[in-house]
Amino acid sequence: VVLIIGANGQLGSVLTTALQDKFGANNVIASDLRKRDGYKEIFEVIDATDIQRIEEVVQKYKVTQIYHLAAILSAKGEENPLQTWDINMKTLFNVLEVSRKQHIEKVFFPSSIAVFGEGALLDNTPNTSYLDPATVYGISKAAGENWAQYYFLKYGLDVRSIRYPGVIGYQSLPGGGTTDYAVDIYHKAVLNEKFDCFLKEDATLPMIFMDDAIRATIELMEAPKEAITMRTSYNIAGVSFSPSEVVAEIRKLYPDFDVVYNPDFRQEIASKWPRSIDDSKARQDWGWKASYDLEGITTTMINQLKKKYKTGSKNLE
Ligand code: VAH
Repeated sequence: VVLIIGANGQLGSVLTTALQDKFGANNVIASDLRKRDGYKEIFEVIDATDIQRIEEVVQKYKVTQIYHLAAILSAKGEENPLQTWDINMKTLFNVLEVSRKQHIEKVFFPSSIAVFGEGALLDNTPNTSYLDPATVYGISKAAGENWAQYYFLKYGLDVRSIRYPGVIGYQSLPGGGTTDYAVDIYHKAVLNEKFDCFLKEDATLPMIFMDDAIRATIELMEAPKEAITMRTSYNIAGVSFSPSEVVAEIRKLYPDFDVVYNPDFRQEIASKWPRSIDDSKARQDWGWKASYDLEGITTTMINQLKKKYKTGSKNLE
């Protein structure tokens, strides 16, 4: 039985569906701060800062795996640094402690390329780079990775982790990240609206298509325990591009697509992140390989969003 904490989020909502397909809907417990409108399967309201509540749900359903996807992202996190640290760390500690006490078999903790800062190479950033993140979100992920490893080394808890690049999907909306523009831009294109970009046109960042991100997560969690040699977190690469490159790709389908650039504080965050990622460790250990390039992402995003908007289902999560 799998428990997903943060099941209403950008990744959590899509991962919930993927895990239901894999384990059956009765073996997947979705949870978040609020019940999701129209969600028909098993759902529990959990505030992950409340350790007792997590433990209660784990015991009620005899949970054996936890995916902890609740966090405050990079841009939003800068509005209230101490609160972000508090929430991101407290929820992780609660998950780790409940997992240790209740003998959870496997735990998934999402890290991010936001763990990298100026001390890491900008291109093909190695897995073992020096970590000097400049955002609270990045600091909380870097610390979280080390805590994950600590629980593995000290208690044998099987925690596994991926450093996600910016995730792009049509199924859900991101909230409060620096890479959010790369989802929003497709919505604007399909709606024939002008796009106001908060990054500079040449701000190249590592990105990944949702389907690849979900597949990576499941492949990592399915890998034999002995294959996992990184107990902090794995770099995974998808594709790297800048806003102007996405615009060029979109204009192949929408030649009149109009964009203005108004970089804000998020450009400062992006400027310290890698441009591309070396994921050779994930390739070696559990056979990771992304399958979507920018063209594949663009055609899929546009086709899927066209369908969504045509059927009037604009209320994406
Ligand atoms: C953010 N999408 O922008 C997240 C991510 C690669 C960065 O972790 O904050």
